[in-house]
Amino acid sequence: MKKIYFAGSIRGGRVDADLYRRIIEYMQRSNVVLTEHVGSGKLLLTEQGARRDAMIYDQDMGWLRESDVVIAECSCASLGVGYELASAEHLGKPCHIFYDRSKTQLSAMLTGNPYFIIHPYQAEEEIYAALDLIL
Ligand code: 6K6
Repeated sequence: MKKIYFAGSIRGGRVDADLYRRIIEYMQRSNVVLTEHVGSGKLLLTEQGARRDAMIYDQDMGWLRESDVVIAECSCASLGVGYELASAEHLGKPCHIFYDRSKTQLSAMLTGNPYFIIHPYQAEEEIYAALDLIL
């Protein structure tokens, strides 16, 4: 059983929120997902504030340090996910990046870095097949 840090866009856009929820539920069958809120349908995106954001940052960085592996869905570009991936690299965490290659061109800062294990997919089932091998 692995502790998974799942990263997906929040303020970058919620178009893929349902996909995040399905991926999280799939991984939760036999693992612990530390960041299950990323797949929640009812995030209060309007709620902001420096103190609240500082708490989010501290909590997420703590979970990142605690995690065994990072799984990121990057079809929807997100500054936060990019930051998490760079931080995970510095912490030496294995990082698997998924993106829909029919919809997205991933940043060269990810595809150009051999540290990251990148999984382009066309059909959602390919994600679950890859997760079976990773986890
Ligand atoms: C409250 C309840 C659920 O979510 C909230 C508020 N926001 C966040 N809570 C936790 N983690 C967050 C929140 N906003 C961003 N993140 C982290 O950054 C997540 O781990 C995502 O992977 C990533 C998304 O970054 P943006 O730049 O798209 O927001």
